[in-house]
Parts: sequence; C-alpha cells; structure tokens
Amino acid sequence: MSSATEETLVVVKPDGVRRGYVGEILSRFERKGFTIRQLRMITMTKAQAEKFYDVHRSKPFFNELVSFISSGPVVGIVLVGRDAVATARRMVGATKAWESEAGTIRGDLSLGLTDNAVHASDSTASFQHETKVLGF
Ligand code: FUP
Repeated sequence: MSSATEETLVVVKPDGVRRGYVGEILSRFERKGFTIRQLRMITMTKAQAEKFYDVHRSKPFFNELVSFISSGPVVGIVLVGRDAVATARRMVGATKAWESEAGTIRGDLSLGLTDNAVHASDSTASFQHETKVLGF
C-alpha cells in the first residue's frame, strides 16, 4: 500500500556537494519527518556509475551522465518514512531543474539537467539496485 513506511535512496550529486548543499538537502528531508537510516560519502568509479545508471545505458546522454556522476564525491542517504519513494521524488522536483516548481529542491537550488543537484530512486526496485551498487 502506497502510504506504508518504506525506504528510498537520495543522492546529493557532485554539483550539489561542490556547491555546499549537503546540509540544506539533508535538512529538508529531516524537517519533512524522514528518518536517516544510512548516510555515506562516495566517489563512484566509472564502473559503479555505469551500473548505477544501467536503465539509461541505451540513451544518448548515458556517457555524459556516467562521467558527471563519477566526477566527484556524492552523498548517499537512505531515508525511511511514509510513501518514501514518491514523497522524496515530489520534494526533489522535475528532472529539468529550470522547469521544476519553486519549493522543490531542484526548483530552489538548480538550473541543470545532468547536474540537477539530487537523485532519488523512482521505485523500490531501483532503490534496491542503487543501494547495492553503492555498497549500502
Ligand atoms: P530523474 O529520475 O528525475 O533523476 O530523471 P531521469 O530518470 O529522467 O534521468 C536520469 C538522469 O539523466 C538525470 F540525472 C537527468 C539526466 N538526463 C540527462 O542528462 N539528459 C537528458 O536528456 C535526460 C536526462
């Protein structure tokens, strides 16, 4: 049931870390009421990044995505809370950050696409895949 307590993964991307938004992003999820279950700074290898974004392997932007996400440290955060996957994605906002609503993380902090500050799992299956790839 969609209102059940579940886990999701949020990743502060290299641009978010470089710009000093780890605290801001973490704080938004804490204020919302999520519990932080795990938190780790990781610099992804190319191989890890390719696995992480495996669903996008056939896309024209795949190489750009892989090289960006492995370009510096990211902060992976496992959150627990009600309807966590959908709730976190609403808080993150639209993929094209320049179009995302004010009040969302991307809407408030980014104008990018590949470099759109934050990633959040889009399903429980993605959460399981992504946390495994990142070694949580
Ligand atoms: P999201 O789930 O909102 O992060 O977005 P998608 O799954 O649609 O896209 C995955 C990643 O690819 C995002 F980081 C944005 C990036 N992307 C590009 O770099 N170029 C594109 O044309 C589309 C998406």
